[in-house]
Amino acid sequence: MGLTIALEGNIGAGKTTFLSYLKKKGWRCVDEPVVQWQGAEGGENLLSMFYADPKRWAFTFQTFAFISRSQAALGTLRHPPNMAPPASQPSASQLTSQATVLERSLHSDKHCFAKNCHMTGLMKDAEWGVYENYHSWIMNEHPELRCDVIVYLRTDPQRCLEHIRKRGRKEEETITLSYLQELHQRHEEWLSPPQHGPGGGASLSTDQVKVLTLTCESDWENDLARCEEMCEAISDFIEMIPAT
Ligand code: TTP
Ligand code: MG
Repeated sequence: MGLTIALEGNIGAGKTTFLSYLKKKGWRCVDEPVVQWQGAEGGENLLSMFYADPKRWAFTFQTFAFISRSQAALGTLRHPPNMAPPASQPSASQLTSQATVLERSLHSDKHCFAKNCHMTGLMKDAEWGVYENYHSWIMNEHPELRCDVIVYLRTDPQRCLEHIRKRGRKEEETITLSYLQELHQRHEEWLSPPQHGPGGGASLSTDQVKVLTLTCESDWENDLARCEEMCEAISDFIEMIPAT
C-alpha cells in the first residue's frame, strides 16, 4: 500500500483548493466529508448547529466529524485503483501515484478541534473522555487511518478569515479571528513544537508522523508556479522517506 498523506492547516487555509490542484496532477485524493456535516446527504446540518450553539453541539459534531471522516477515508484506502507492481527502488513518480492525500485526518480532528473544544470548555471532561475512548478505538482498529506524512499549510489566521469571508459558507458567518487564532495555536503546538522551531522544514508530530511545513503567504491559490513548487516539495519529501 502507498503512503497516506494528510493535508492539514487552519479553517480557510486553502486545503480544498490545493487538493483540487493535486487531483488535476493525478494524485489520488480523499475529500473531507463537509457536505455530510452540512446535512446534504440527509440528516441535520450539524455544522450549523455547532456554530449556533457550540456548547450544546461540540461533542456531537466532533464525534460525527471523525466517524464520517473514517468512513470516507476507509472507502478509498480499501479500494485503491489498479497500480503497477512495485519496483525494488520505487521512483518518485511511483511513490506519488501510489500515495493517497486526505484533506485533514483523524489526527487533527483530535489534536486541534476536539482538544480546543475541551480546553475552552465547549466539551466537558466526561465528553472529552468518551471522545478519546472512541477515537483511540477507531485508530487501533484501523491502523491504516494513521498517516505517514502530514503536509501542514501554515497560514496567518487573518488570511484564513479573509478566505472564509470570501467563500461565504453560510454556517461559518460567526467565526471570529480569535477562534482562528486559537485553532492556529493548536496546529502550531502539535505540528511546530518549539524544539523544531516555527516555519518551514520537516519535523515530527506528537503521533510521530513526519511533517512537511509549507508556509503559505501571498495569493498562492492563484499562483500556478507556487502550487507546482508546493507539489514538488511534497514529492521530494516523500522520496526521502525510507521504504517500510
Ligand atoms: P476544515 O477541515 O478546516 O476545512 P475548510 O474547508 O474550512 O478548510 P480549507 O479552506 O483549508 O479547505 O473545516 C471545515 C469546517 O468544519 C469548518 O467550519 C471547521 C469545522 N470543523 C470543526 O468544527 N471541527 C472539526 O473537527 C473539523 C475537522 C472541522
Ligand atoms: Mg476544505
